[in-house]
Amino acid sequence: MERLKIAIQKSGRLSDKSIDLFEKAGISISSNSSRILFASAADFPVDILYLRDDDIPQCVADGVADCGIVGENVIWETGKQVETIEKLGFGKCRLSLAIPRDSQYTGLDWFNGKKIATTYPNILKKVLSENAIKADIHVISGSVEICPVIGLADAIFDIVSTGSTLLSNGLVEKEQMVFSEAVMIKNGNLNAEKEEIIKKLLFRIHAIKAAKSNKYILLNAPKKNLDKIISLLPGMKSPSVVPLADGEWVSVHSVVKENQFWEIIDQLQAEGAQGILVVPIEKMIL
Ligand code: PRT
Ligand code: ZN
Repeated sequence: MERLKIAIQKSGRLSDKSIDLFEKAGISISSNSSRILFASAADFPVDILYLRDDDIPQCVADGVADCGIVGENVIWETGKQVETIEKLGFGKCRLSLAIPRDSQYTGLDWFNGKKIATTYPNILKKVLSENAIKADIHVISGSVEICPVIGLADAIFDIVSTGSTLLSNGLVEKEQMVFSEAVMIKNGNLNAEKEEIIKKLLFRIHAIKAAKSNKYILLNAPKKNLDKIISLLPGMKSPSVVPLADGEWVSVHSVVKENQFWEIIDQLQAEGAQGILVVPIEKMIL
């Protein structure tokens, strides 16, 4: 029986979330203590390889691992031939151009003739050429954000998520150029048995993703306003309506998108809905 080898980040921003995703999918793997490089799941035909994120695209492209979880930024920078099969919705960030706070910014062409420090020279090269900007790329392996202050560069191109690193280094994010998140990748030449394991894994991941963005809602509704209340609740098919001991009232159960819920709560109350409960869904099979 084949097993699927999946490379995930050994320790870093994507590690816990990757392991958590497998847990939720019913695949238990040991957490990555610093000595472990390899782990086998007992309850699903998957083995985990713990690697530095920079090595994951190469390992998947070479077939050392069959699949991997890695930031899109790393795939783009390394330029390795791998197939992206699923966006995972975590590790979201952007690659932005930032300049010192006191610079007079005139728009993208400000960067013409400037020196830009980055750990992502390949992505930057592409971004600059797409925008017809000619700048000097200064490759550095870490702490890009201190380059302008020590006179190593005029600007930086780096990953931003909250923006607080830029702020505390006197920099201002001027252009958000590329958006990235963690994705599942695979090697392009897997056998049918491994493809079948991926299919099962993706089925579980889709159920987890759908559950995350939806909530189960229960409420008590006066029978006379039931039609109006039902029309406010989109649901998967149509809501369940359960009779209550008090014949004037019913209990209504449905599934709503988390963001939709906040939009309809006032209208539900205006129609007399009471005892509204909104509860998380663990898995949702569509
Ligand atoms: O050791 P290894 O090589 O495996 O890890 P690493 O240090 O290269 O990567 P790691 O763990 O820092 O990040 C892994 C992945 O997480 C990245 O490749 C991105 O896809 C994603 N990600 C999401 C981020 C961030 N958010 C992020 N904020 N990666 C890095 N940062 C850094 C950024 O470089 C900057 O220094 O955090 C700082 C900015 O954060 P804010 O919140 O202050 O804007
Ligand atoms: Zn790395």
